[in-house]
Amino acid sequence: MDEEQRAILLESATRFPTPEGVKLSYGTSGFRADASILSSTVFRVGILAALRSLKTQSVIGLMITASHNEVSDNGIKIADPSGGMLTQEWEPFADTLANAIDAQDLVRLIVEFAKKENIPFGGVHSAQVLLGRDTRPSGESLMEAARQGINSIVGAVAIDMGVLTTPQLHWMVRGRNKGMKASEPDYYEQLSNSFGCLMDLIPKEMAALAMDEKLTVDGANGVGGEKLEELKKLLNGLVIQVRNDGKEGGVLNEGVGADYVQKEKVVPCSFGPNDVGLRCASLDGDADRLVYFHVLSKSNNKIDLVDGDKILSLFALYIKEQLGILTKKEDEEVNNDYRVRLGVVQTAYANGASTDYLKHLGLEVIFTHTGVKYLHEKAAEYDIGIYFEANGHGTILFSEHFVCWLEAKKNELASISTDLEMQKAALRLLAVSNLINQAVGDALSGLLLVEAILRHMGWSIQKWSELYQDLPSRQLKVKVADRTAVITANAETVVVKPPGLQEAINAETAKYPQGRSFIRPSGTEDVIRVYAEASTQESADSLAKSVAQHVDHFLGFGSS
Ligand code: G16
Repeated sequence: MDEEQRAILLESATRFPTPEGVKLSYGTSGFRADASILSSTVFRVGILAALRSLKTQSVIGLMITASHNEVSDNGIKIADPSGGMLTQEWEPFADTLANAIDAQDLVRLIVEFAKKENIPFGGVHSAQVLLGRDTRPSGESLMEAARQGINSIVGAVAIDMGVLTTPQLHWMVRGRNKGMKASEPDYYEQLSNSFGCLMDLIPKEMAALAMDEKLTVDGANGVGGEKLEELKKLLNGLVIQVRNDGKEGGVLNEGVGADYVQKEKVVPCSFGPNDVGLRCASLDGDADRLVYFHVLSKSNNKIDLVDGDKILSLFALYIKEQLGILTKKEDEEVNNDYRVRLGVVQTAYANGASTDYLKHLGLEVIFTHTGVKYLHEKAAEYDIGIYFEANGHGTILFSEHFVCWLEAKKNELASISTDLEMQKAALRLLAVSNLINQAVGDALSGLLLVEAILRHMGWSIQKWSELYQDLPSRQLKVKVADRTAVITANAETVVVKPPGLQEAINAETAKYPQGRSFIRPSGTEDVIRVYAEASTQESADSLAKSVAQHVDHFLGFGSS
């Protein structure tokens, strides 16, 4: 690093001192905390993004968002050249950088790391970082901090993309690096065109059914609502009404949004007795999660939740059906010797009934840690990898090799086969690969795929929900003195530390038929999460409560 670069870094870093006594760590999807203490972290992540761009000679993305967290929080997610999350290899550097004690220390760490990674300084190469933010009030000033971080690396350019959903930014990063058109209008065009294509391919007998075209969407008072308003203008055959779009004074994620609906299993604000039976969906604060629900009764606020596991099951069923048609053996003229590898990825939060259902379909089901970065990585090992967390975060990945095969197959079928069904199956799979976000879980593209598949199957939301019966479950949060004291193993299903806690959980679980429970430290909130499942809702509630009491006893502030 030359003197000029060092001087620029030192000068800019002194403008962003770290707050006293704060230690932040890179969590499930980046840094997240109360917005008031984040400026220096975001500034430093700006530097990291510029270095990552220099190293990879590709566009990198930075998204200012705290997704499902309360409005006073904020955070930063980093999109790697593929559009996926930052490589896990750089996470320790992100941690070290965020916690450097002062400007001198920061520059020393950067020099060391750049040397180890062979990162060229001095404007020899250029770097480009796309910046996006959600609708949080703290977003603008944190965006400025990120911009200053990026600009303190000579040759690096920050491009402000304004207010976006997180998946839009990831999609743009991936698109730019592939040399594709990747503006916001391009995003809407690609989604609406591929949705239109899937709708045109709906079997005639299903298209003739009088299906309910209306979908009511809870926008979590976040960015998703306004973006969906844009997208819906381009859609045919689907009528979307957005509520909780944030324009009517509602608070982001407060009593609204996918996280609230999935955890509490009650109607979000602005939904109520008049909505009984309607097909409804809920997005989270940055629109990377999606769940569906319908209101059960006029007399209470209960819903039937159709969560990420059921979205996964719907997608898996459809993909499997199309693959079955495409690779059927009867057509002698067509070469069907390619065995397509289809894999499904879940986490410990997946409802046991969903895993049984998927295995019953004959699918390969794999488990990873919580966090899309882990699920995404696993899913990418397949020709088609479908991953979803129960909380509604997920997508379907198509390998480049498989998409090429599919294109060739489509052309082959068009020229030699008279089997229209096979041709349509190839076209449907290609349309899905264009519709569903290949970079990261995306509520808007996921929603369009759900709608197209429901129409294809001729299913109402009620029919979809009956695919299998969820085992009753309950999730709780426990505030503890230090959540890093919990160490887990086996895809977060076993507590290794503190000693004795897992035995206590086992003893509680054994009391309930079909009981299952685990705990893990959240990587986005300062809490321990508790999950419990059992044969009745009362049992799941009671199991979760007793496990939470043990957590509090072992790690808490001594209230029990
Ligand atoms: C993020 C991650 C998800 C994860 C969620 C909760 O979602 O992207 O993969 O499930 O956090 O993580 P934790 O339980 O560690 O707090 P989002 O939508 O908040 O960005």
